[in-house]
Amino acid sequence: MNVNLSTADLRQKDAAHHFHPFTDHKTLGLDERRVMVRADGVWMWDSDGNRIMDGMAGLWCVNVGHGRQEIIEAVRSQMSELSYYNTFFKTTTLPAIELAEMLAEITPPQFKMSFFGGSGSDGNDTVVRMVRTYWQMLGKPEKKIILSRVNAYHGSTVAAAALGGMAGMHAQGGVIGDIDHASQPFWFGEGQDMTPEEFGLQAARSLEAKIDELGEENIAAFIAEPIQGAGGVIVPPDSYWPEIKRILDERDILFISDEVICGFGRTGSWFGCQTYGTEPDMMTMAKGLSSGYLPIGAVSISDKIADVFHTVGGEFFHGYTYSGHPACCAAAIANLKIMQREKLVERCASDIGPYLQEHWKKLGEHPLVGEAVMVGLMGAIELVPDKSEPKKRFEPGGEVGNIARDHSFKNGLVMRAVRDRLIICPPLTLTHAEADELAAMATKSLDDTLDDLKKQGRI
Ligand code: PXG
Repeated sequence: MNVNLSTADLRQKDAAHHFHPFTDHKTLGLDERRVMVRADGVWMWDSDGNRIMDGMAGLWCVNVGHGRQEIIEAVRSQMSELSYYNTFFKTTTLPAIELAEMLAEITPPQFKMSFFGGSGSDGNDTVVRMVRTYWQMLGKPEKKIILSRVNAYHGSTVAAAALGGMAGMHAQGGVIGDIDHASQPFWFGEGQDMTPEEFGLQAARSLEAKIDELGEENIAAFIAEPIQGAGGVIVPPDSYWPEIKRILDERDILFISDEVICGFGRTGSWFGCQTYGTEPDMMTMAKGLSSGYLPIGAVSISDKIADVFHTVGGEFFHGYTYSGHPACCAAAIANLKIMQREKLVERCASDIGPYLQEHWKKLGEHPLVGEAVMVGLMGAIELVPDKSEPKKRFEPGGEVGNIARDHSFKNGLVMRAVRDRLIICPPLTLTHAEADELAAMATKSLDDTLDDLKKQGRI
């Protein structure tokens, strides 16, 4: 690409030809388009030379930070050796073998096999087809309903959108049959009439009620993110996951942990299910698997499921051209080696995680903040009009979150707004000094937002 083009020219070209994801194309203005050109560690630079901290690790994925030459070299070397071959028709490749073996080592003990794809969305499509096939193989084809939760995010393909709990996505062609949703464990948003513990139990028991309503004999699986990411970093009350585990243990229903965001150290364990003590039958992974250096996803399959495919037999008619793509596997292998060598999971659990959480707690004292939550290195702050009335929300929802997000960008920090919740998910390599800077930029952004709201007479 001609890097000598001006930012204005680049924006023009982008507006003319590039159809962006999750965008209102009527309202996206020219000047709002930020052209990112370079990144290193937790920092990025745009086409005007502005330096900005990547507080979202790209899109919840760049766990080892930007610009790792080791990954780049591993990909270059793999591409010069074998840039592509498939894993269909009895073939495999060296990187696919090595990555599958590495995943067997780092995932919980029930997982020894993984299927590869290109993203979290196609991974969840794989999950839908695989769990339904599993029950068919066991002679129970009626077990095909998959339960999920309201405000879950599982991706943008048709099946993944249907699994998700986002009404807007369902309305835009994102529906398939035999999917249903239980409640989400969002205490601050929906449960303040109860203690968090009581509400966590209630939210979990909505799954039990759904199972009873639809019939255990018709239900294939329950899928959930350990902590809902795109839904707003919804950290469940402590009572929630143990109760879900009890409900699932009592029933013959598969459990799928969607680890696309929570996997690879984000919550302070290799996988979010380990942070919460659940025992999934399958895990969907993407994002942090390669830290976003190349697109790759995986579905890990427990022995219980793999055994059925191995013993009953019959072809599983499913696969992607890029399943086990050698260059993407090489990127993931190099990424995981960095995570292991630099002990980034342990660092998240006992060093930089607790360090940033302390800052986050202090942000919770800001007059605009109703709740501040963070597990490992994924956090959220909910903006409210009146701290003394934590149930009150800004009307219409989402405007204030966007104002705060825009201030954050101006102040040099990428945060994401989900309604009036600000989200942070920095690379796991964040240093203490960078965490101090992050907190200072977030505080200033809240102060600037408060000033705006006062000027507008909204507060
Ligand atoms: N599961 C979860 C839990 C996710 O967060 C996917 C599946 C789908 O992954 P792919 O690789 O197909 O995008 C995701 C993706 C946001 C945002 O705005 C979140 C995601 C993707 C894009 C935007 O928070 N999560």
